[in-house]
Amino acid sequence: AGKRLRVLVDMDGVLADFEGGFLKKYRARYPDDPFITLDDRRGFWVSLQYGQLRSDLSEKAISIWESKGFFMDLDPLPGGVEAVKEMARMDDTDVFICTSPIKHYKHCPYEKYAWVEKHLGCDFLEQVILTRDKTLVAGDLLIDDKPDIQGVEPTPTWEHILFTACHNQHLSISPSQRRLLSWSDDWRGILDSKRK
Ligand code: DGP
Repeated sequence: AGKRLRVLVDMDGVLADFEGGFLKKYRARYPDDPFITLDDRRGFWVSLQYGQLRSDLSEKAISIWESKGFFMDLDPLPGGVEAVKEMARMDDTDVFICTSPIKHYKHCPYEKYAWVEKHLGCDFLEQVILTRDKTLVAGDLLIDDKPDIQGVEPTPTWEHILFTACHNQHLSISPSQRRLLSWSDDWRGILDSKRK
């Protein structure tokens, strides 16, 4: 007893609706260009799939999330904010938001903090970890919608829980990997399974 559980929660695609926010702003800005419905999204990288649709669309996709206000305006995904708040109130539990900012740094890092303040409160700013390499962050669990999370550390301490998103829902994953289908799924059971 006495060991605290440390949970790392990703932001885009887990707490904030990156895919929905992207599609809405892309269609508004480029109404005459083709787009990919959320049902047809495959693969983590949005710009890659848009580039396969038509080569000029890769750059157009990138222009959306590099714009001022994109990250700030993302809607919360259902139940995410409530789940993270509940986790933070649990005994022997530390929650951190672990998110990779895009390299176009003009707006994104600022807006990620502003989003956390708006939706989770200013006390939660203490829990924000911005990193491009999540393998360096020690934790028991990492809840993240990216199927392959790699970095310089070959053996991260966390177990990756794949959070289901439009782009990964059809992926078959190894039998040892666990999924969280949504925030209505049994996230409490997953946390309990890691408590010793
Ligand atoms: P994370 O979810 O923390 O792994 O952060 C990944 C970020 O990258 C997130 O803001 C979504 C964004 N992203 C999605 N698709 C693309 C893409 O095709 N290119 C780039 N540069 N970023 C992308």
